[in-house]
Amino acid sequence: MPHVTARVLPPSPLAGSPLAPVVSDEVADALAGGRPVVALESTLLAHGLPAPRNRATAEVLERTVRDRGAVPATVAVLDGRPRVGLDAAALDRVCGDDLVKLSVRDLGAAAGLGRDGATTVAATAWLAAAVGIALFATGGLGGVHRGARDSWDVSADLGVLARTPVAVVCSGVKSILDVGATLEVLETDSVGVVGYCTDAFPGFYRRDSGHPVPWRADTPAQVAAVWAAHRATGAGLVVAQPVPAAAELDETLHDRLLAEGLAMVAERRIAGKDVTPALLEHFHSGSGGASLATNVALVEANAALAADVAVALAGRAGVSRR
Ligand code: PSU
Ligand code: MN
Repeated sequence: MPHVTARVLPPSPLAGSPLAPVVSDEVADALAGGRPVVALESTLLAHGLPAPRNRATAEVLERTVRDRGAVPATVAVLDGRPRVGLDAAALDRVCGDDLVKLSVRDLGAAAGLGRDGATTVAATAWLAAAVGIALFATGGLGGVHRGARDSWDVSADLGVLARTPVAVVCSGVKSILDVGATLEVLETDSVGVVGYCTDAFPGFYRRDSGHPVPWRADTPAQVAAVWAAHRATGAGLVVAQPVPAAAELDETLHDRLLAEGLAMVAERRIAGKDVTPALLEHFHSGSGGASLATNVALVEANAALAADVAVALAGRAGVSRR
């Protein structure tokens, strides 16, 4: 792995820990110079998108961030070591091998046992924050599952954002979840929620989940200003951007796939961390690729917005330093 060295940035609270990420030179230099960096998640590559589309998407996401003037930092665990900033060979491994899905609670086991794994929103946000990255782009956030009153299945994404100062640009949460309950938990946890150019919390494949957002921002500079202020609370921020209108999934198709997918998961007694990947796979196979196009379009748009906000944020920091 040519440009990846075991550099741990000075203020890292993880220095000396087996979980201290290996930061690529490019990302470490950008952070040291106060230049904009955007973290990207690997579970959406390893479990959210089928091969070979995942590898092509990884490439597009990194290029999108670069084209906007920021440095991409894809996060994963390889050989037990968390990595922030992946080279081409590392991205091949993330998109090719059947990597396990790692949330924060799995990082210690993966490190101790020397395993590879793809990081969820929770694990990516946690590792990004540990090296000083404040912005992160993904597709959809995990949340409160339907039936959570009985199953207790609430994504660790929510609890981690409650105590991790990272802004996550996403397209809301999928309607496979209980969207209303997810928004309630975000409120309880003091995680900020801002709609980007929308008054409606997005439902991933659909632009409107049927729930309102508490706040709205209409420019990257406004999002940067909100985040620059909110981060002092120590909690994260959800920046919710709807999928571009042209790529939105047809409503009838969406509702049918949702009903079928939920029935399939119940019938096969799929539970825990396997629920989200199983439902995503059902959407992809059942829509003849339409949901895949939607998924790729929204992550790309989120990477672009996160980069624009990172650039605006770096500009603000420059102003306040002067
Ligand atoms: N939602 C999506 N696509 C995804 C995920 C969520 O629309 O790929 C992934 C993210 O990595 C998220 C994780 O952090 O699933 C949440 O999983 P769980 O519900 O098991 O916490
Ligand atoms: Mn879960």
